[in-house]
Amino acid sequence: MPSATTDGPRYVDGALIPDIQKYGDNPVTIRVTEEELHTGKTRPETVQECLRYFHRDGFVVLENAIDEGLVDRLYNRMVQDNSEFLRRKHMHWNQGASTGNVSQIPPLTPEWLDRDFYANPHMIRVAENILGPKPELRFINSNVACPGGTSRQAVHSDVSHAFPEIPFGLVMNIYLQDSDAQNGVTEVWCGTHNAYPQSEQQVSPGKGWIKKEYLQERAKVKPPVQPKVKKGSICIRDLRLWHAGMPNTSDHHRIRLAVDYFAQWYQCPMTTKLPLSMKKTIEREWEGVSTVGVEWVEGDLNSLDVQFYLNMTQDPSQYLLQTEKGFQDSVGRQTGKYVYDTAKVTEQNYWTPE
Ligand SMILES: O=C(O)CCC(=O)C(=O)O
Ligand SMILES: [Fe+2]
Repeated sequence: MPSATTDGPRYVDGALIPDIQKYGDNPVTIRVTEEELHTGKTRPETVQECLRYFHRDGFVVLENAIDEGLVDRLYNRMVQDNSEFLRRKHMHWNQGASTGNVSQIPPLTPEWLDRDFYANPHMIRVAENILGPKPELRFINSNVACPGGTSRQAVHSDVSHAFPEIPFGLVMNIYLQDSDAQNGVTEVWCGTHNAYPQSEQQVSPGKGWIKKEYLQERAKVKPPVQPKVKKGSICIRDLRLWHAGMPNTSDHHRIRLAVDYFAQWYQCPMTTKLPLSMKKTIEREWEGVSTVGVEWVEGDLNSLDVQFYLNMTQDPSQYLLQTEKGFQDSVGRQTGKYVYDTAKVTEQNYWTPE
């Protein structure tokens, strides 16, 4: 039985009905209030709704979580960085040059390390409720979809090892501009984070691309979407979720930070670099975050010189490293052949309406 009052909380059958702003269903976007944005205090109702949709979909969008001025400042700097980064020998187009998609590390000098991006209080509140106490920061990067990209990525999961059947890691994709299909917002497949066992769904081990028959079947349950995402939104994504980078047909760069957090119990061996000069400040001010996965670097840290390094498995020997010869994975280390991420995307790798 509903018990309603005009201005107090509302309960139905003993449950509190969260009084929050949300819209959409595939995916759900939850809008942080101006008061939450300015105080940095997330209301329990906001957390409850984020958890509800995160567990259902493996994906939820937290809107209005970061001050727009900060977002514009970082966007402009990263666009500037992009032309320099594209000249680096170790840069790599994700899934082929025609995607126009590169992993570009954001500036890591002290004046650019705003808590609002990397340890955003709302984001951490949700993360600690999914992953447990003091989630571990272990990856700071971004995906830049450069203007002029013509092709899409294969639908994939970023993790391709024998991963746990429960949430163990999150990627926080922070959009630095309004995004939609036109500028290549990421295609997402809500609910695929726990729909099928890892050993069945992926084309080959160590790669993460999803089998065509799984794509065709899953689209009947819930089709993939390119949602509209507002500037300053944080998309909280379970690392297991299927998704794909899409071409940016606009005239402006589409930049989306990728900040990864892992559960302590998972013992992820990956580390991410930050300047030693910021250690004290970060440990004091980035509340709720564990920095055991941070490698503190002495002196100047030019993020454009840092090679892409990834290991979301639990095995320290399974890392992936970007080199001038291409991606070196554990197979490359054994054979000397650098074939990781050289396969061509075909119609077999994305959903085609039947
Ligand atoms: O940039 C994007 O929208 C997605 C890129 C991506 O998923 C990847 O490179 O793994
Ligand atoms: Fe990805």
